[in-house]
Amino acid sequence: MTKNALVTGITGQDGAYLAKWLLEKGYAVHGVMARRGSDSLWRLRELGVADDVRYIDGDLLDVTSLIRAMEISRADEVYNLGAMSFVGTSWTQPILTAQVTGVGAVNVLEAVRIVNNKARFYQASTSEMFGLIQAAKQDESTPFYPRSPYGVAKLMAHWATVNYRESFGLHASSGILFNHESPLRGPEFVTRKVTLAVARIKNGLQKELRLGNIDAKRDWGFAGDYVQAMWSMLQQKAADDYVIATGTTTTVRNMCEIAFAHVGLKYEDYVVIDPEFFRPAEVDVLLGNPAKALDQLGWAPTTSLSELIGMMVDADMRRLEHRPA
Ligand code: NAP
Ligand code: F7E
Repeated sequence: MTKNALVTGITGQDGAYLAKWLLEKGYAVHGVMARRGSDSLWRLRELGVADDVRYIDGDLLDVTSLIRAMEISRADEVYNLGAMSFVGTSWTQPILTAQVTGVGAVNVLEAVRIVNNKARFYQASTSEMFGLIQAAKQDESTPFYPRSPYGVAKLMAHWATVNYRESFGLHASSGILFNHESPLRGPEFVTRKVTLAVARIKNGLQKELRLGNIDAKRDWGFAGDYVQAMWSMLQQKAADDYVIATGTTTTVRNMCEIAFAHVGLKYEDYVVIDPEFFRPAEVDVLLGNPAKALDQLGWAPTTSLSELIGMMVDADMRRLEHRPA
């Protein structure tokens, strides 16, 4: 029998990869679409699945739209990927971030509880909840210390997920995912900002790249690998929380070096430090321990940072060939 999946954030990076993964597994994929007028289906189109998803109008701020989406989709599995996900903007839109990223998750949990409390639920939690890290390598037992309004909002959503599991017996799992990137990453995030700039500089369209704190360290993986872990969590007998990471950490500086070197350039010749891109409070270093995911889900990352950045630079070079700007 065909299973139904309902995905919030279907138009985002992870939404696109997850939709493709679920469609390949034979699911009917329903996506909650907060119609914003712009070309929000480009990622799904790039993966060739835009016409295969069934779209339902809805917004994380409107619980009635989520209840309706649960009814229409008859969802067996619900993936809450929708969020205001850019950390930088969360200081300038803290209330919206709290509402969409924090309360929005509770709205989805309520829709699940009310319409079908047997549906399995996935919450897109984040390594940003570790923030000012309390252990050198972060795992499921590491205490949280968020450093941004985004991290604070995600912590609310995370604990709401745990609480609905414990209060109502919902099969609700939280994936604590470390940074994951791809050619479909939004251009405001640092990896894509860099790979896009590298392609533009190589093509003579840009002269410099202005960045903030390039000494920050992140545990970067490939989004295509990470969505498989989301699905896997919902196939387990019992719901639980899992850290998904690569177990290696790299500075933004070294990531730049890899990206520029991919096209034969030196990052030192182009990167300019600009105070505008520093954050009021920084997460200096993140490094995840995905041992539990390996042990219980059989999940392991397959893509190295060099492969990932190479794939992103190549994709941006190709895009410029087709649409120089
Ligand atoms: P993304 O590309 O920024 O996608 C976010 C999605 O949320 C978009 O589809 C966006 O729709 C949707 N959205 C925003 N506000 C909404 C609202 N009010 N109602 C309904 N939908 C709304 O993010 P991503 O990288 O795919 O990440 C997916 C999820 O994982 C997010 O929750 C993110 O916070 C979390 N996460 C990401 C990472 C990472 O490294 N990528 C790591 C850990 C956790 P529009 O297209 O219409 O704006
Ligand atoms: O920043 C530094 C910046 O914006 C990474 C989201 O998906 O992952 C993401 O959050 C680092 C930070 O991602 C620039 O200060 C330097 O230290 O790519 P980012 P993020 O903040 O780690 C987590 C896991 C999520 O959950 C989030 O949703 O890079 N950095 N210079 C810069 N960052 C940006 N964006 N732009 C710069 O110019």
